[in-house]
Amino acid sequence: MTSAHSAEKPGRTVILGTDWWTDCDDAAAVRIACRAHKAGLWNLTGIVLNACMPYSVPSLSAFCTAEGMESLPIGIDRSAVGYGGNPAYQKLLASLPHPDASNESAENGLDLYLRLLEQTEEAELLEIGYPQILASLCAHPTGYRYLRDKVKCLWMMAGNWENNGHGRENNIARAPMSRQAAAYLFEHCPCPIVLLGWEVGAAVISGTPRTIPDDSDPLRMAFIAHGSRNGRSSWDPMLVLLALTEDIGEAGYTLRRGYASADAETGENSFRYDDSGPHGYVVKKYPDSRYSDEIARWLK
Ligand SMILES: [Ca+2]
Repeated sequence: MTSAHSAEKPGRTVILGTDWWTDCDDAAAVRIACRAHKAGLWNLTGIVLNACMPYSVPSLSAFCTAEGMESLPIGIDRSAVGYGGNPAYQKLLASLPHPDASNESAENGLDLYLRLLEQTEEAELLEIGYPQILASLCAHPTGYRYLRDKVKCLWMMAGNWENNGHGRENNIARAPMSRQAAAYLFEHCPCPIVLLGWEVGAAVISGTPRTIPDDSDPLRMAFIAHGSRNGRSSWDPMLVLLALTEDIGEAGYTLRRGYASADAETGENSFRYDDSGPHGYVVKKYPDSRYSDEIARWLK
């Protein structure tokens, strides 16, 4: 049973944004976010879908139901149909038990952010997908005020920072909507942003059959349907664990601080280094196995 969605409960309030799109690492991330909530480590008050595929809401609802969080509010950007791609696991997961939920009946993603942020004094946002709803939140007068006054940190899987902060990555560069949104968000977002880039998660493999031997486990189902029977890169679960640990050093990283930016036309990301800047990207301190072992402890 899930009962802890009230903003009155003390502790950290977090809202997760996800594309829940073609890649299965979002499912690993959602599992960790839900399990951290169930363990009382934070209050996950909602999940917002920023890509809209035919079975987005029912499949996420079914996955959350399997995690014991069937009442978790789910919002969606119904206009986000332009990211293309073939959703590998949504229809399969939507066949699992879940409350009556559909893309059509789900709350609008921006409205859900505004509603959840209205109900809390302080929150953190986690983003493991496309940034256009967050950009809309930032462009909204009340949303901007919440970002400035209530949001302690935006934790984002986005960009590729390994070449002196310069690169290109799907969550920003996928389509005109994500490129323009990332450019706007980096320029205007009034809260600190901590970025975990492509280079951090690519070689860290999670969701292996050794970790999850049961093929009927919904997470395993998503990995197999995605074609990742032997595991997958860990961008999204690493972002969630970074945010969960909160302390960058304790999470296993150093932080390069400065100003992130994105080219609204090309989607390329850049970074201007400044030790007092509001943005930062993380760099791994340890071998990949340190991170994959930690993820495995959460997923099994
Ligand atoms: Ca994702």
